[in-house]
Amino acid sequence: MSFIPYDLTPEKIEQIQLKGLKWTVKHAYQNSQFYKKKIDTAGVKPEDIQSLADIRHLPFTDKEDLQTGYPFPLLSVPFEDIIRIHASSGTTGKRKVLAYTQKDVDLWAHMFARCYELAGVGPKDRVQIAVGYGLWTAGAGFQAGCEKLGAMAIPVGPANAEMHCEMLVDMKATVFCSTASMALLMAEEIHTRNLVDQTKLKTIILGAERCSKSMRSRIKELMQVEHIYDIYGLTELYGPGTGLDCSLHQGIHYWADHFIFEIIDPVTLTPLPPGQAGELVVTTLHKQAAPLIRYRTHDLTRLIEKPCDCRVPFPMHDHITGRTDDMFIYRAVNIYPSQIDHLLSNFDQVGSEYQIHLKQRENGRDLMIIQVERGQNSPADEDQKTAELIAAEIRKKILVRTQVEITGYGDLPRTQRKSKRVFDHRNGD
Ligand code: DLL
Repeated sequence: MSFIPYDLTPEKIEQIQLKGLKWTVKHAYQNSQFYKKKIDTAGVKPEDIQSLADIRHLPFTDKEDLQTGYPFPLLSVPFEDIIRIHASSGTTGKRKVLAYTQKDVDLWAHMFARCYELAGVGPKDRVQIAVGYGLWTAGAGFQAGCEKLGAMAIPVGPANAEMHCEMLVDMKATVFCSTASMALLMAEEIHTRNLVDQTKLKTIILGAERCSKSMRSRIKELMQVEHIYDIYGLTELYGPGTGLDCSLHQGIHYWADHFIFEIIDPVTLTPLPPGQAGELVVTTLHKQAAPLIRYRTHDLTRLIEKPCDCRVPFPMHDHITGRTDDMFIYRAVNIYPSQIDHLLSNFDQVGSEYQIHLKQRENGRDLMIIQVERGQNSPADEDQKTAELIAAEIRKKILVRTQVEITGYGDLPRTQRKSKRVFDHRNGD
């Protein structure tokens, strides 16, 4: 049985999208006071949505809207239809709590099974799940998708490295699922313990945070796997599993029969054409408990127009390059951490781990210190030269002066969750 509908055509996807869009707007308008008010204020009526282009008349929703109806924001079904909630910690204020009906949970598992199938995972596989279980959507999502697919789940969660190594070796896991930070931590652990020959891993599925090119190649090399797949998702949009790159790794195929993805300019909020990078805005087509209408993810990516060479009938978006709120201003220049890790990836002398510290000198001028780990096999006596080369490259490409410090391999902290890269000490942080 295949979870990927290979016979879907672009025309059929459009039909499904229009029907789903009309249903979602009507459903939200009729059943949620919040959405009714928002849609009324925008001067739109559900009947006005007659084509996919009409989506532009609908108002945006944003993370602040999740505070309005806390603890059950966007709720569009009777309370007794909710069978579960999940939550993720917002950076400020209250947690984002999202409710699910049985149908929402079933659909999410189905979409997740598609992700596994696309990653070449089948019933004979053994899937070690190394993400958090509980309020966070990650564990529940990876677990439900695995069971739906019929593979064997090894639900270790974010346990210690000892336990993960034991399970990897004894259970002969073939697939490992985690954040990029956790995968790096485990890859180094397996390498240090000399266990790679005793593991049977062939596939790694990473998500929940950006993974630089160098981090990806480091994990691949240390774990000796054939493929690393990028899985995207967010709590508001069920959780992980909204799409995944296929084995050609040309972009992330997303389930356009369940969502409409738009890219907008995050400042002017104008929709951008395919190919242009901007903020991803999502509209759900079949989500019951907490539908999303033009929800601003604040994630930066672009839609890829070129069809993939694989047979998967779903369109693609690019890897997430950052978040609109990741951007920091240093000496009047807007900088995203991804610009820094992209540059660092070009230096073989350094590893994938880095931290950016923003400080203020006594004279009031800002100072950026970039700490980056030496590559595992790079000689320490070249640190000074490497630091100068990196600083010069940043000066040339990003037009700012920085102080680059090379630290020993393994000196920067590893985490099982999402890594924090930027530390802004300018306001006493
Ligand atoms: O991180 C869901 C998830 C869990 C996805 C495990 C994949 C794997 P939240 O905690 O709500 O949900 O965080 C969502 O994480 O808006 C992105 O900024 C970031 N993110 C998620 N997947 C990726 C990815 C989960 N593949 C936020 N690449 C999103 C880059 C990602 N960033």
